[in-house]
Amino acid sequence: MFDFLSQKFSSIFSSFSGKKTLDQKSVDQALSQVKDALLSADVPYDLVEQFTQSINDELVGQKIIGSLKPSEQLLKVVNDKLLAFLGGTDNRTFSVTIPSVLMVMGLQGSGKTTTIAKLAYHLKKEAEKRNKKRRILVASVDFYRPAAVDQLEVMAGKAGADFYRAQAEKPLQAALEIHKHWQDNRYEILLLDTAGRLHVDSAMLQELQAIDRELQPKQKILVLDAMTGQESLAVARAFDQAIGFQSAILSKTDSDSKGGAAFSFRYALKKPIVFIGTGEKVDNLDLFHPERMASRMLGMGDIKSLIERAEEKIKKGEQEQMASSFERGKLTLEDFAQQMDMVNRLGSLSSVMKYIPGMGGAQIPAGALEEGQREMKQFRAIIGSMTLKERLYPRLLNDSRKGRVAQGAGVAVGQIDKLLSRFDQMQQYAKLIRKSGGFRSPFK
Ligand SMILES: Nc1nc2c(ncn2[C@@H]2O[C@H](COP(=O)(O)OP(=O)(O)OP(=O)(O)O)[C@@H](O)[C@H]2O)c(=O)[nH]1
Ligand SMILES: [Mg+2]
Repeated sequence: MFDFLSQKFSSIFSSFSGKKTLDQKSVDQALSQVKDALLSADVPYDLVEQFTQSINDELVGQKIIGSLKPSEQLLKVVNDKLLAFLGGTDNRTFSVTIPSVLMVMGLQGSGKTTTIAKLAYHLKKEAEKRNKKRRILVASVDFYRPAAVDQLEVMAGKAGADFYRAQAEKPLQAALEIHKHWQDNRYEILLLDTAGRLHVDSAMLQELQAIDRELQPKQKILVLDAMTGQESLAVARAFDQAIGFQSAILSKTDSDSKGGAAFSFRYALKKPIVFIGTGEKVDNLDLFHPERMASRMLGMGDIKSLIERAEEKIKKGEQEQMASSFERGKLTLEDFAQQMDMVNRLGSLSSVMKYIPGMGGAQIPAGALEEGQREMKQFRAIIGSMTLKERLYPRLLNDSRKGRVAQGAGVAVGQIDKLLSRFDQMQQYAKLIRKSGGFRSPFK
């Protein structure tokens, strides 16, 4: 989702980078490019106007601040305004009081059922972090699509949440039956999946109104498909007028949508986006942080999310051990292998790349990333075929040893030489770091 805008913004900023002064003409030029980018991302015209006007006012009213270059100043103002647009530094975490009924709504195919499973999984994991166990029930009143209820059952299983199938076949009766089951069995949270239609229609809204009246959910959440553009705002308004909701979840942000809905929603609806869906699996749900979204839209990467991901998947001890072998300026192939394993656990190289500053919008040929990934796998296999002694003292690797290792790893001997030369570079890097005063682990 971020590629389109981040590529556009990166090119606007870089075309500005040679400028010595910030004059009205170059501001106008840059802003007209910003306008074009947002309009082609399907942001409504009036929102685009308001956004660029606010940047213009800020830039023109301002003297060049201290040491900021015009390009840096443009970046700073665009970033500030974008952040304000997306909800400022509003970093409320999503919280649910106990007991709570949560009703999830949205158009057909927007991602309601998947999102319910993700929410259940998220709430469960959050509770586990505090050594608590949440009693979560998920259920559906979607009787329009034959497989809808089965789909929720399967997804609930993946999320480790309990599922209940209502006997009643009318949505309102089913909702009441589900609610009773939820109360009788002393569940803490009920996540209620509702039916979607292709378009907002009055029968659908009336049905939701009736369920809302009877169950009085503490939270109503709208799922919005990031792939839809301006019409998603109309959908959101229709749901808001008819039923009302507190927050939205933006699904499918991993798609190649241009990000128009993400850009517009908060400003147009004055409600927070609480989560973004980043894939089809139950753990593909990230908290929404306006400043991270802004920085990714501007092609500035999202180091914070990357570090959080690293923290979850890589144990503290391992991170520290890695940092300390760097500090000693001594690395072994053991360390090298461990480092590759860490990167592997973070996901594919391409999924990690987008978090890195300046790389978000970068056009890296897909082939190059795959090549890197394949090479890393081979290197890992090569190290795996060495004896411990060889890993600690790679100098021992003479031709006959290399032949044995190559065979074990199923690679050509040339790959071993490649690995050793990479390893050599890394050792030199470690030495350099030691000389320049030590390695600062990004994880600390
Ligand atoms: N890539 C990606 N796919 C998603 C995401 N969320 C949902 N999907 C997919 O989108 C499709 C529709 O998702 P559902 O959860 O069935 O949507 P729904 O709103 O319940 O659909 P209906 O019940 O038919 O109204 C499924 O194939 C999901 O796997 C996401 O964040 N990323
Ligand atoms: Mg569904």
